[in-house]
Amino acid sequence: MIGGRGADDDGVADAEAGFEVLDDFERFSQVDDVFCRSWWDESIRDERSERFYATYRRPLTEWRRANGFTQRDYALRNASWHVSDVFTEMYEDRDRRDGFLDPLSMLKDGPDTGLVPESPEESTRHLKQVAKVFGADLVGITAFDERWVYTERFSSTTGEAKPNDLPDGLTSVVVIGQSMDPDLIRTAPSALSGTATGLGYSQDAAVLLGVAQYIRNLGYQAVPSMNDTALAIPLAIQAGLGEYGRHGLVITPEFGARLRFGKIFTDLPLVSDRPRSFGVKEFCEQCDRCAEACPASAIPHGGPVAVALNRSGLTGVRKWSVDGEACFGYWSKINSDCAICVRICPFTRDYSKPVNRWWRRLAGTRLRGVMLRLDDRLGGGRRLKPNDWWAGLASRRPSRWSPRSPRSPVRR
Ligand code: B12
Ligand code: SF4
Ligand code: SF4
Repeated sequence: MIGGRGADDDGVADAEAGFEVLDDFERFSQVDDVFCRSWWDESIRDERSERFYATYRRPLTEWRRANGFTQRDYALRNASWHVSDVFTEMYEDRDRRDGFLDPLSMLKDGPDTGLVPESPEESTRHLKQVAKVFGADLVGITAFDERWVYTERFSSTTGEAKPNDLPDGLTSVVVIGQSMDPDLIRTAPSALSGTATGLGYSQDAAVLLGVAQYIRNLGYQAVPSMNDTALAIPLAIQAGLGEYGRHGLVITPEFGARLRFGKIFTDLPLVSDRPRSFGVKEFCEQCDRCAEACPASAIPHGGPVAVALNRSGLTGVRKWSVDGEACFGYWSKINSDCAICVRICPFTRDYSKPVNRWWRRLAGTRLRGVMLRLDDRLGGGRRLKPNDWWAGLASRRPSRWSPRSPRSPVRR
């Protein structure tokens, strides 16, 4: 259904997910996201953006000698994208860019007759077990919600819109979270840190294809999707994977915002999860560390707003919104993607350590201000020098991962 969801709907009620969807809501066309605009819109596409994309095809050899932007850093970053690129480029001659503009292609059909249906509870338990064994770090399920499905896809062949076709009868979305390497993220901004992104997509492709094929082998439909087809963030929140933060990303209790999402659309009967809240919204209302640290001033300081900042923003949802044009402009300037906002966010920490689990618990209470100051005092989110990463010194350099950090201010 389109429009706001009431408590009686099958899906998650908007209030429970913390969503404020307004009467002027309009579904989004992928043609208008900044990456697609950088193909067709001259106000985004320029020499810098062309060079930015070119570096993913061939490592820059002599752009900058700067720490984290050397040929070695680009060599590693591009290698991390390689598996994902193989899928993306496989059917370019058929006007497809799998995983980014089109769903991942499924090669094998399932059987003609489906598995005698077990209870949705059993199917859900099995599916989550399968996703984990394939390598998913997180998995959540939500009802199919057409509001977050793009109205159109973008064709890189024609430079124009094309239909966002999905099979009829899809009922659920399986949202899969893939954590990104913590030490690489600590080196942001750098070409080296882009390795965490590339690895995330390469791993995501393998996990999504495997889980989707399992569903098809049971005799049901499955459409595996990375960045294509639909907006991941509202689906991940509805599927109970985390809460929305000021930096426009989903913060999970397990990894903070240090993860990527993939999704599988299916008609396998499954039980949906419920949204989880652990105090992120209230914390963000007191903290604006990401907004302070963003070199492009792309992250808002104030409260959530209902207006789209430019044509790359969704209309009719009151939320914190990042200026995608400004963010991408910074990427073009530094010739790599950025993740400073992920690194700097106090929720990005290693929750296998009891001290960090305590921090998270108290950050969800009235002690949130104290927890924020504590993180500041302990130098939370400090950048790891890319050379130190290459020297194998990450584990010896203090961070939120090793709580005995010296006192020092947070630096970009
Ligand atoms: C395009 C895009 C970008 C672009 C441009 C965005 C734009 N406005 O065009 C830019 C360059 C900004 C970008 C940057 C980054 N991105 Co990005 N991006 C996407 C992508 C492919 C499409 C999103 C889109 O269509 N946005 C256009 C409109 C809808 O933007 P918007 O109105 O501002 O809405 C944003 C949020 O408010 C939220 N959102 C959308 N609808 C709704 C509805 C509700 C109710 C709520 C609460 C939120 C919400 O999602 C949108 C994300 O751009 C998604 C994958 C996907 N299919 O969702 C990944 C995605 C959002 N990016 C992701 C990441 C990790 C990043 C970066 C950290 C880069 C990196 N190193 O990986 C930065 C972070 C910047 C930031 N703080 O937001 C992850 C987020 C994971 C997470 N933990 O939440 C995603 C899901 C990709 C993935 N495979 O996991 N990204
Ligand atoms: S990715 Fe970098 S430029 Fe973009 S919003 Fe985050 S900090 Fe700002
Ligand atoms: S840095 Fe602070 S304001 Fe930004 S998302 Fe994280 S907790 Fe929220």
